[in-house]
Amino acid sequence: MKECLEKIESASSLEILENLRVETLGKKGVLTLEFAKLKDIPNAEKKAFAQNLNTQKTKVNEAIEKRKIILEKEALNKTLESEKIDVSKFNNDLTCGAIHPVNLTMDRIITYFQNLNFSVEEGPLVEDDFHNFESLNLPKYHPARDMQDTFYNKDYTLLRTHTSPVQIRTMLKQKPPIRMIAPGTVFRRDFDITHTPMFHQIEGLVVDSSDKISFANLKHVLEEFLVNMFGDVEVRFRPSFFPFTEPSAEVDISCVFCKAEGCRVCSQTGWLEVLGCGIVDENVFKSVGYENISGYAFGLGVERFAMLIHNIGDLRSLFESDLRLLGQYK
Ligand code: 2U9
Repeated sequence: MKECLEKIESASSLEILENLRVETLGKKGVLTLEFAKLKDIPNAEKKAFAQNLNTQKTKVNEAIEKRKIILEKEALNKTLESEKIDVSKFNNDLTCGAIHPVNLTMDRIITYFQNLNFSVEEGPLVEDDFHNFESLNLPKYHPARDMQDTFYNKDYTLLRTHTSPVQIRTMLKQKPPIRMIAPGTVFRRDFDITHTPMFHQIEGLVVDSSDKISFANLKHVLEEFLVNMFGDVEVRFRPSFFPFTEPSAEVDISCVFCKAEGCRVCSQTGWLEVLGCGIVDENVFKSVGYENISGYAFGLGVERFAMLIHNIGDLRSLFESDLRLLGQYK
């Protein structure tokens, strides 16, 4: 017994200690086997025999626990020592990150319009019904307000579904003329191969007296912009509808991948839709108290531009944080 306790006290590792426990208290351990003899001991001696064995068992258990605490502490210190890092040490590996293609595209578009003297305006991501819908000629019954499309909060605020509320806020605090872009994050309840619930838009708004605003003017600004972004492309305007503009158009460029020959990306049409635009609807000006004024507006999805400029095939890869993609934009 004395020898056993000495072995426990000098056990040099948790593994050795565990082996000693099994040797004494395990199923076939020395003490366990002693306990098994109890049934053959005469009744008169049973009590003393059992008491003696229990005392030994307690001593062994206590010795194991005591040694275990010491060995565990030693093991922890060893790990801490081996995993120690010197944060002040100079690192020769100066790899640094890259700007995300969505931000690269965003910055490029913003710079383009800043050079044309557009101001850059921002606004809140959590909006109210008036700024996101009502003021933009999207009345109560309009399908775009559907719960399916908009993230509503319990208090009737919502996550803005476009950056247009920024133009509304700008018009409410400034007098015309206005020449602005609103870049930013927007949210829609849409998630499939070509839609993510969070994406980025840049919208533009120009408001001035009627003699200074025309569709021809808007057309020229957007044609120049698209050629700057995509190089030598054809641009076409198709009649369309938006609640906040009238007349409205969607804008296509000739396919940058197949030079309008027809391919998978352009669904064999030779054209890629990249923008929406139009002359600001009279009702929008009414809702901000503007009178005798004209304006044009446009809107684009930044992810779509980033994919076309950088030849990225799958929208989802923009949100996967895969360094094999992101590392290419250093
Ligand atoms: C005000 C008045 C008019 C902004 C506009 C579009 C057309 C448009 C889409 C492009 C791709 C949204 O991200 S997308 O899905 N946008 O087509 N946006 S006109 O018109 C405005 C905005 C604010 C006060």
